[in-house]
Amino acid sequence: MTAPDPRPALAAQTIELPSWAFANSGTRFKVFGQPGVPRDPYEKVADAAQVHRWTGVAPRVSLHIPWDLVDDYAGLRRHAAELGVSLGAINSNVFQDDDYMLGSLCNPDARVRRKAVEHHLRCVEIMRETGSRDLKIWLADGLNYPGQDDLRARQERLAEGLAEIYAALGPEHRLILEYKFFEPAFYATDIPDWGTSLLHCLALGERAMVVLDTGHHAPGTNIEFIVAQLLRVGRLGAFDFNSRFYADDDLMVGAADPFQLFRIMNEIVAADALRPEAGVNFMLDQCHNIEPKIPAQIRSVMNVQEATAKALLVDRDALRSAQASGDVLGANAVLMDAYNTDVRPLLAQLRAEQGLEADPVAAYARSGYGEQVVTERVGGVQAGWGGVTRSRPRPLVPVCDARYIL
Ligand code: RM4
Ligand code: MN
Repeated sequence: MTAPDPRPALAAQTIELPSWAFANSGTRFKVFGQPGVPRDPYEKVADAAQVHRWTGVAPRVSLHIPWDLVDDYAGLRRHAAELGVSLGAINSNVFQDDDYMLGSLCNPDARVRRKAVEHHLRCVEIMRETGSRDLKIWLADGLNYPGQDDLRARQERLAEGLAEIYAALGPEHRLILEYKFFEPAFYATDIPDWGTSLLHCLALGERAMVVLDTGHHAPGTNIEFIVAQLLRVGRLGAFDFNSRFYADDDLMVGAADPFQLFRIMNEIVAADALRPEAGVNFMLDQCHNIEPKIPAQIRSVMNVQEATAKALLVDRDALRSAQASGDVLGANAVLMDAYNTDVRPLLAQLRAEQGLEADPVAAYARSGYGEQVVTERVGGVQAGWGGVTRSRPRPLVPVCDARYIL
């Protein structure tokens, strides 16, 4: 008994890239700018297209609003199509405006809640122009001190705001709701865990799904259990993949704990949720503060592919019979055999079959794109956490250069 050829499933898998991964970012101590960094969403999309060009499996770019505000989304969509990619999830951003100091959808002030809902309604309009399926919501809402606000009332406000946003979606859209157990609020977060996110999604309707950001859990959390549980009830909408050592580090997926990534992908494969029709959007949510950004995204995509290939190599029949017969060591050995397989030759072969070079990182380096953008992207203001618009370039003061704490 062996696993079937993983290549068709690998060829069908797609990974979505975050536009912000190509912009400058850093910690709250320092943002190290890099030469050639995009100055607007058009250039971010161009860089993302490079990742797809060399890996063949990253055909979509998520946008973050307002970081990726442009005057003409149809134009940005055409630009993406010309480069062989499309626009993916629209991420709302209600955490960088003074009004949101005490929260957005959960804010005690009805005026601020209205403003946050309106922002999301604008995001839905943008989705119609970009052809996006997913509205991704992550809220920084929470409390720093006991008694600061009413925990239950905040949940009611949240439910109300989400319902209005959900009602604005078309049948082709989904609302995907992210959770994070701490930060920037430290006493209580309004959507701290998958259970809270799921409860809101269940109340909203079938097209509301949970987003699992791998960096948003306490150390030691069994993330693959959450994956299995959400898949059981058909509510795993997407991943935000990244690696963490301590907090929400947003480092390259698979860098800190490739075994965890394998275990996650193993649950995906076991539930037959790798198929695009299963509706799990495999997205990256990363920032590259000290390493070059395009190759770091290429490496991240390759890490996801490697974990997926290993998960596909698990001998499911052998695993089932070992589990059924109570063969503890045997069952564990089946998983470890797959995990310990070197899948790089298999992936190189797959790429060759697709007309791609075996080593995407080396191929990108040889292409000269990195040097070319350094020469071309002279003047203007590099994009960062504040974003810049193409038509109205303005000086960029990093609104918050604290990727580590955001
Ligand atoms: C949050 C969360 C969101 C991302 C922002 C930038 O911690 O992970 O997905 O959009 O950071
Ligand atoms: Mn995230």
